[in-house]
Amino acid sequence: MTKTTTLRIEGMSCEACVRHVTEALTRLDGVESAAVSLQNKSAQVVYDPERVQLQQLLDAVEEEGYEAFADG
Ligand SMILES: [Cu+2]
Repeated sequence: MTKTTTLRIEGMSCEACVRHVTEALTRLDGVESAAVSLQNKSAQVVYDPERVQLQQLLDAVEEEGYEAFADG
């Protein structure tokens, strides 16, 4: 059973940032897809909550140097 959540991402300024955030999310075990929008400062993530937790999504984005918030 997958879950879809929208994260708010701060600090992205170009398409390379979008790629970094996308890769940080999709390389996590349990993340099915991540649709990152520079314009909306958001990432829509489809994940399996039995394999990866929301906090891990946030941590992965922050490790790349961006800020991530669970409030969409
Ligand atoms: Cu950039």
